[in-house]
Amino acid sequence: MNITQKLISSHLVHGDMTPGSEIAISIDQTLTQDSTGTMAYLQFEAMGIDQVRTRRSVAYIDHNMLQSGSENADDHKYIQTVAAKHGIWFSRPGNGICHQVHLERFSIPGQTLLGSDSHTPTCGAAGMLAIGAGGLDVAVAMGGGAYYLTMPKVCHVVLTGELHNMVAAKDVILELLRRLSVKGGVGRVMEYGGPGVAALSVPERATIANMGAELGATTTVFPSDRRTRDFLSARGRAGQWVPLEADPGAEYDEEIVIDLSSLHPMAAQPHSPDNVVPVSEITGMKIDQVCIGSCTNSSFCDLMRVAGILDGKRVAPNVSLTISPGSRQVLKALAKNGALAKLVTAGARVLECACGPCIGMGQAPATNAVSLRTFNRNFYGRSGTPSAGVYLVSPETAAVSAVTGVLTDPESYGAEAPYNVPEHFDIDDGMLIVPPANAAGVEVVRGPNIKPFPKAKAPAGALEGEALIKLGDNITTDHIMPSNAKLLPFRSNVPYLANFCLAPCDEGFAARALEKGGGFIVAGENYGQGSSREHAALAPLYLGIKAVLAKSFARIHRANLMNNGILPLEFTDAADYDAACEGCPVEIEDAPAQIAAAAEGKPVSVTINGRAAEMRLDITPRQRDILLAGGLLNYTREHKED
Ligand code: MIC
Ligand code: SF4
Repeated sequence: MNITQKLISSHLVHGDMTPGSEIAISIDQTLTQDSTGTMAYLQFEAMGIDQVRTRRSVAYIDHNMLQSGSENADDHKYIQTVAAKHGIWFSRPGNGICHQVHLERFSIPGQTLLGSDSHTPTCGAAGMLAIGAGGLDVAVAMGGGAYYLTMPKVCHVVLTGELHNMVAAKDVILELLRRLSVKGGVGRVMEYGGPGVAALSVPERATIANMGAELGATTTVFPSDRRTRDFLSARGRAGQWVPLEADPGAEYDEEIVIDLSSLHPMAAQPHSPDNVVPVSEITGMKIDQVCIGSCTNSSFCDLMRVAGILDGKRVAPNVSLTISPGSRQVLKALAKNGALAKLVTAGARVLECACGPCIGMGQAPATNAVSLRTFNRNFYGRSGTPSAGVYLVSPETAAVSAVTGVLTDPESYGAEAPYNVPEHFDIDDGMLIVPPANAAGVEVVRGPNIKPFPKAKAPAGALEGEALIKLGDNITTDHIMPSNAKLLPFRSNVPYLANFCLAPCDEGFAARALEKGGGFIVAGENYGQGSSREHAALAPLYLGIKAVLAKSFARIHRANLMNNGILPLEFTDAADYDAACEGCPVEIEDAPAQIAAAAEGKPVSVTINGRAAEMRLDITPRQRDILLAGGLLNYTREHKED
C-alpha cells in the first residue's frame, strides 16, 4: 500500500478504496479557526451533542484579530466558552496560526484530522491524513460522525536531487502549480516520496502540503521518517512519533517527478496561484510592500532565513515590510536567539502571530501597489485593495527584494547564512486552555453579533427562477463571499454578509437576488475554488439560490452547497452554458424525483432559456438523502449518526 491507502484503510468505516467511489473515514482530531468556527459551533450546538467524541478537538483564534468594534471580541468569547462547555481545547488569540500551532503541538503521524479551513492539509507534513472541510462537516465529526468523501486518486510526487541555496520549498509547490494549475489536484491526494524527501525538514514539507490546497487536492501526505521524529522530539513529543512509509513497490494512480536541483525561485503573478513564472523573468519590478508570514511560510526556519538575509541591512525606503510569526513558539525562539532584534533593526513591522494580511485583516496595500507575499493566495481583491497586484514568493525572494526595493532573484544576491535549529524548543502551552473535566458550570456567552443562520428546507415540486448572474471559470470563494477587515467581523451574521455575496463580480447581485426572491447562479469551471468558508454557501442560501449550474466545482465548496441544500449541477454540454444568460428563466421540474433519479446515474433535466439541458448531479445515495432532507443538519437530526 501507499501511505494514503494506509491512512485511509486504518480509518475506513464505509466503502472501499476504489478511486471515485464514496468512502467514509473516522476522524481522530478536529480543528476550527475563528472565521469559520462560530458557524461550526452554532451547528454543533444545534445537533444537541454534549461532549466532543474525538481524540482531540481544538478551537483556534487567529483570523479575526483586529478589534475595531466589539464583534470579533464577542465571537472570541463565544468560541472560548462553547469550547469549554463541550470538551474542546482553546488556543487563545496570540498563540498563533491554527495550522502552524497544530503541526507543532498536536500533529500525530497516522491519525486523521478534519479542519474547518482549507489549509488543514498542512499537518500532512507530519504523516497525518489532514483534510479541510466546511464547518458543518467538522461539527458532525466533533459529534463522532464519520467524514464522507470521494476516494481520491493518489498522485505520487517523486522528489529527486536537492534544493540549491536560496531556492525554497515554496518554489517546489509553485513549480507544481505552474505545471498542474489550480484544478490539477482535484480528486487527488498528492503523496510525496523519492530520495529528495529526506532532505526536506517538516516545516519545508508543511509549506508544500499547505499549498496543495491551491492545486485543489483533497490533501497532501508525506512519510513519517527520521525528520518527522526529530521535529516531534524537538518539541517534547518524541513519544508520539510512529514511522509511516509506502510499502516497497506500492502502486499509484499517477506519477510526477520533480528534480529539486533543477528548480529556481518562482513567483505566482496576480491574480492566481498558478500564474507562475521564474522570478528571473520578472526581476527589477518596483515593489511597495513585502509581507512575510501566513500558514504557508511562518515557521522558525522560514523566519531564521529571513533574519539571515536582513541582518545588518535596511528595508528599502519604498517598501513596507511586515512579518507575522506563525506561532508564539516561533516568536519566542526568535526573541531568544537574537533573530527578532535583527528583523526589527532592519525595519520590519512585526505583527502578531496570526493570519493578518493574508486574510486582509489589515495591511491593505496602496492603490495600484505591488505587494510580494509569502502567502498561498493572491486572488483578486483578497489583500483589501482591488487595484493592487499580489505576487506569491518564497521568504528568501521576499526578504532580498525588501532590501533592494525591486523584485530580485535571491540566487543572484548571495548565499544564505547558516542557522541553528534548537534541539529542544521552549515548550510553553500557557496560551492553550484545556477544557474542564466538568463543564456543568460553564455558561456559553453569546454576543449580539450572533444571528441565527439560514436553514435549508427540503425541496418540494419544481425549482423555478432566473439565472441571476453568469460567471466565467475559476470563481473563488473570495469572489462569492469576500473576506476582509470590514466583513470578517460579521461571520456569525449571515443576513448582513449576504449583502456582499458575489460583489467583486457584480455589486448588484445580492439586491437583485433578494428582489427576485432567489434564483440560480450560472458559472464555468472550478466554481468555488479556495477557502472552505461555508458562508459562500450560506449567503446564497439566504438569498434564495436553489442551484448552481456550473461546468465543474471545487471539492469543498461542492460539499458545502449540498450540506446547505443547494444543488450543484454540472453542464454536460458546453452549448447549454453558452445559451444561458443573466435574467433568463431556469426551471427544474419535480426536483425531489429528479434528485432521487440522479443517485441512480440519471441526468437532471433543466430548462434554461427555453432550451432543454441534461445536467449531471453526481451524487451518492447518502448525498441524495442529504439533498432531499434539505441539507446535512436536517439529515443528521433525522439520522442521529454516530
Ligand atoms: C482563507 O485562507 O481563505 C481562510 C480564511 O483561511 C479560509 C477560511 C475562511 O474563509 O474563514 C480557508 O482557507 O478555508
Ligand atoms: Fe490564515 Fe491565510 Fe492560512 Fe487562511 S491561508 S489559514 S487566512 S494564514
